[in-house]
Amino acid sequence: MFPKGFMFGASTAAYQVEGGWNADGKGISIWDNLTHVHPDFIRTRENGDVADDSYHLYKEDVKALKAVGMQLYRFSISWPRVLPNGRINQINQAGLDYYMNLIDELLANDITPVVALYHWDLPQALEDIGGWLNPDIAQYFEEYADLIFKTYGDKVKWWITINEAWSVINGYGSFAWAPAKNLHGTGDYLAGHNLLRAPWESFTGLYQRKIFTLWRQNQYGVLWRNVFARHQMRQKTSQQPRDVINFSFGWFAHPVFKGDCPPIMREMVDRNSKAEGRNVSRLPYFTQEEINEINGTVDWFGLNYYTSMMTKNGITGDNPSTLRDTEMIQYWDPSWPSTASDWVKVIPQGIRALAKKVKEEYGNPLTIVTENGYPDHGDRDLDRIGYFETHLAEIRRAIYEDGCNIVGIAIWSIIDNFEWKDGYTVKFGIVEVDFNSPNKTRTLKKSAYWFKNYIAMHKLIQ
Ligand code: PNW
Repeated sequence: MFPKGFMFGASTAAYQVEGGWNADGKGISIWDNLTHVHPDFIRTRENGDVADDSYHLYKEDVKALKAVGMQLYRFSISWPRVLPNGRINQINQAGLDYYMNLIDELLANDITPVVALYHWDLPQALEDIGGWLNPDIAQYFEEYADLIFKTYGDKVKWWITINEAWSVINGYGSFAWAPAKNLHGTGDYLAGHNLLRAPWESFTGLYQRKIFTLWRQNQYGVLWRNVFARHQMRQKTSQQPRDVINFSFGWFAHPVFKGDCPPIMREMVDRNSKAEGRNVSRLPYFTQEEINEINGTVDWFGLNYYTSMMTKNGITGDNPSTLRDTEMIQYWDPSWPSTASDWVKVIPQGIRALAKKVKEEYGNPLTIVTENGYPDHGDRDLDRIGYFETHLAEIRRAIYEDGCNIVGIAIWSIIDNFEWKDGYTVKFGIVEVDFNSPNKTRTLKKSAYWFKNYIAMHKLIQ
């Protein structure tokens, strides 16, 4: 059994479920822009214009969460829905009302909201002036965060700043996500640099205005960043490989827990930059003041885990690129069970190993597993049950055998939704959505009933 008080919940993200892409004064995001201007970017040429229509049907989502017995709902706010041009001079009241209604509906159903400020849908107006490559983004983020904290701070206790920093910067370093700049080895490092500066701006800005202190003391509000990591398993070779996750997970966790990027990352990118004949490193430096400011701007750890990879020493990837800088080759063992997503292989023990790493490296912070889930084509829901059963078992081992401070999980996802480049063909939901029906009918899958029983069993002791 999980310890008393362990919280079960589920996640979504604004662009993947809301639809209402231009409803009631919403501005355009980089995902609206990309999917409209380059429909071929998505394998199925689909987009999030309507998605699950959660903008109109959010009560159905809350009903589904309630039906399963979920205690947490982790969703994100669409920045351009509340600030159509990204800046504070134009506020869209209808957008603010939407999230207020959703939060009220959750609270009325005893479901705790866990709210992310940024799950990849940057206002296009900000992308037009450089997006995450523009150092001023830190101030824009502060303005936005300030508005959101002021509006919902008395109702929301759990905050996420940025979902999967690593995925955000890959929108600048590859064609994987919007804005698909493919500035590998340069733009991605710059975007990561500005991204790390953004939440501390909001953190200190609010602190100076005493709002943050207020929440901390009176409302137990927390600010955190969600760090994405695929756990890399070390291949046993005579030459010990360096840890690739210093370039993904560590890149974003180190600064907030320890003050700067991992030393090995600094050393390798500086060395490679020099060898390329550059005067300055492709990985920008923080000032000492920034290091001090960023250090400690975290109250809890959001851990997304889906899969693992093997690593071995070797040079691969575009020149230059973050991948090449790692001097490692990443691969999947062919024996690992595959899924509908080429990057997800089923390796439950990875979540325990990663949780242990978080404990050892960052002082055992309060942790919630903020994503974990199984993709199929609507055909392998029983395997999804197996996936959750084995991953939850590993989380229990992490708690009881390794002493990890994990207090909850929000699985991905409560409903089938727009799976980025895979459109609607890859499904992560425990609740099926009929995308062809006018009211996007939601139907509980077997995995939802399995979860319902699982949670009910645990509530017997709570
Ligand atoms: C996460 N990869 O994204 C996101 O937070 C969700 O929005 C998404 O739907 C979910 O995982 C499932 O994909 C990732 O290729 C997408 O390594 C792809 C990768 C990692 C994370």
